[in-house]
Amino acid sequence: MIKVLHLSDIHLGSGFSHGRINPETGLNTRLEDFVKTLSFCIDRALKEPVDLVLFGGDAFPDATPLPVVQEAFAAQFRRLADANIPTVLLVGNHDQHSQGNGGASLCIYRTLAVPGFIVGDKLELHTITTQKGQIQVITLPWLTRSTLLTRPETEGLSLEQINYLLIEKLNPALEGEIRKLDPHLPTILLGHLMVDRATLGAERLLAVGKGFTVPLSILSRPEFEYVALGHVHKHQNLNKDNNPPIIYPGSIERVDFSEEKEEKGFVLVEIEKGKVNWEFCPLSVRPFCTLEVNVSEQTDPETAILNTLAKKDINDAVVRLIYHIRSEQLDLINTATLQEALSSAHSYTIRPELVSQLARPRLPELGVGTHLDPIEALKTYLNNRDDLKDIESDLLDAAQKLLNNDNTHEDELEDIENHSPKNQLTLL
Ligand SMILES: [Mn+2]
Repeated sequence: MIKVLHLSDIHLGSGFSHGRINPETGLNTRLEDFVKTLSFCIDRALKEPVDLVLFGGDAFPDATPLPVVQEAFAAQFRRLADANIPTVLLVGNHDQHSQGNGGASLCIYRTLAVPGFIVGDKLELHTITTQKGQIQVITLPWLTRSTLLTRPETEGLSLEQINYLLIEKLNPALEGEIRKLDPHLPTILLGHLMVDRATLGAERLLAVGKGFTVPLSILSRPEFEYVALGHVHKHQNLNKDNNPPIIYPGSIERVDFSEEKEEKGFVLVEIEKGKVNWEFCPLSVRPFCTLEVNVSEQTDPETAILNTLAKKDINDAVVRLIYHIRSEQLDLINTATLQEALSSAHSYTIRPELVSQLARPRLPELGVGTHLDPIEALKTYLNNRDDLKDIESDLLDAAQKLLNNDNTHEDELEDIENHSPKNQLTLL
């Protein structure tokens, strides 16, 4: 069987705000973290050794990475070229220039003709010769309107209509590549895209407001042994039936706090015509830790925060401490004491959030635990507002009318909810 390592969403050079400058190297520690994790992936590819490496896109935060970042990426992938392991670098949305075609940051590998390296910046079939035989890879980079549509075709159309048109164009374009396939060779689709679980036909509705998404049914084809994806940072298999597995390996490092609870890793695949095994391989990456505590009712808020801190293992973690506090308590907190308590963290931020004074009821009758119907509540309020005495009866009339109409409004709301598409994935 042919062994493949599938990794994605490296985002090398992002998240610098969560690191600090390493005085020995002059580099941001988060760059060093990302490079270390990437080198683990490459180590594994060499140690197996695998016959092919597939990168699912988003190498850097944008198409013009700093030279030091670009070089760190190249130094890792060069190890694959040195070991004669064929590698496909797919172009993700972060690798594309906002103007023009292609992924400038990755196309340099094609320009330099790095042996065994393929840059996937078009929908295209590649037949790759590996140590264990041939394999077919169809590359499907991040699609934009300029990839499949011409300017006159999109003139005057809404974003929603353009997305619909893109799907209509993608289907036959992909079909064209599928017809070129040699039926005797194993095949992988490598795509950087957002998948919709919806079945074909509902795209028009589902495309609203969330950019271009590809229906799962377009990817779930019997011609593919494996569908290797990139773009979504949380690892998942979108096809529980596993025929074919449709896999996001996820990002290799935590890019921000939204990934705090996600396991990070890559995927090892063994493949031959009609057969595939895959396994998620976790990476040991730097922990992120959010500590959120409400001390607004505490007499000693500082001790309360320190107690919360003591319960968590924050060693070498990227920590954010958020505490909710009343403004008159602020003097009870010594920031230096908190900084001392956080000093074993890799990096930290401290964010006090003021509990809104407006939220505290000024009328005891309207406090928590008291139940009044809306009209009684309004009357209580108006009793305390002498300035509104003149229009008191008008206000009460208007309120009564609103309350009587309540049912109609609820129906309308329900109607809107029923028609709003539910998105199961986060766009990245
Ligand atoms: Mn992406």
